[in-house]
Amino acid sequence: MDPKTGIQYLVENELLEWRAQPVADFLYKEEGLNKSAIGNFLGEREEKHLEVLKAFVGLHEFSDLNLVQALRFFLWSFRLPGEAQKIDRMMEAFAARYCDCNPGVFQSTDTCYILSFSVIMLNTSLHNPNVRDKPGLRHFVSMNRGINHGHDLPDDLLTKLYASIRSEPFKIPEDDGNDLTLTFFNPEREGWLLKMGGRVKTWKRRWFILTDSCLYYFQYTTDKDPIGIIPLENLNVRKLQKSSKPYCLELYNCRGQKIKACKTQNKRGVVPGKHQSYQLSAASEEERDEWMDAIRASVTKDPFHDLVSSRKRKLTIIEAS
Ligand code: 4IP
Repeated sequence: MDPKTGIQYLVENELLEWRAQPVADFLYKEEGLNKSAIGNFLGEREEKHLEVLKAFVGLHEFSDLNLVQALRFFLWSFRLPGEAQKIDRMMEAFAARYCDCNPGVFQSTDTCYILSFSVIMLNTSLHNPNVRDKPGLRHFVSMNRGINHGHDLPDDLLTKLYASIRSEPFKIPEDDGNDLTLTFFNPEREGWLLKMGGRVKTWKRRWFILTDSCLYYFQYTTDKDPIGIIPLENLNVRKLQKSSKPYCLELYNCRGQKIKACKTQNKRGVVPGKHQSYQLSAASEEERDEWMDAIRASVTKDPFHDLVSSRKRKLTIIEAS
């Protein structure tokens, strides 16, 4: 549940040595560890953690694997955390290791990093049922124009990677039994909130998961199917002072329309929701603010966009100088 405390406990009890290699070995080889916890631990910013990350990635032998094969191998050994900076550090370490194992394939680790994200996004677009327009090979090739220090990567390499992802999606470890999302990431946020009904104004305690610009709510944390789904497109969030519950936030449509949402609990299958707005109450002011930040970030942000565009900028600057 708390990997830092867990590792510290093992160290204090002399079951593990606090050096990068033994800790990395433990995280890589020990059976039954929670793969989300491994991801979170490896993504931390402190120097010690960066060393463990490097040693952990070093335990993967990527020689002679193409990039998709290497990513399959890598992404199976932990679950990528949701935080962008953690993903950045882990993918950076992956790219460095891949390039060490396969010199000459890419001009730089930045190229490998950008292509890795491109492959991950391709996987999501091709296999997530929510994405309607499936990108074709040509789209994938054109997306990756000029990423090899101004040059194109060989077409046959991109064709091979595309075919591999199309025929088989990445397999993602499922620690928590939540296989609802076909994305790579842990939800951006999850937790209990009180929700007021649409027509009948009763408060219900529901488990909310925020992922992929959608809010899902469940009766229990272990439920596989949500009771309701609220796509956040065109929605805004604000604090709500006048409510019968404290620490309230409200989701509302920017155009003043009824919110497009659906309910799945009903025996009649999926039915539209009936909310003009959603009133949600958190357990504290801090939690309410965190939910609001997370919802805003989720609405406005493609999780990879900033990471990849800063890499692309860096490559352009190197090229120009
Ligand atoms: C229900 O009240 C619950 O609050 C529902 O929440 C809510 O649906 C219903 O809203 C509301 O009538 P009772 O259980 O007291 O009948 P949940 O589905 O989480 O149990 P929402 O749309 O909020 O999920 P309406 O709009 O269906 O009446």
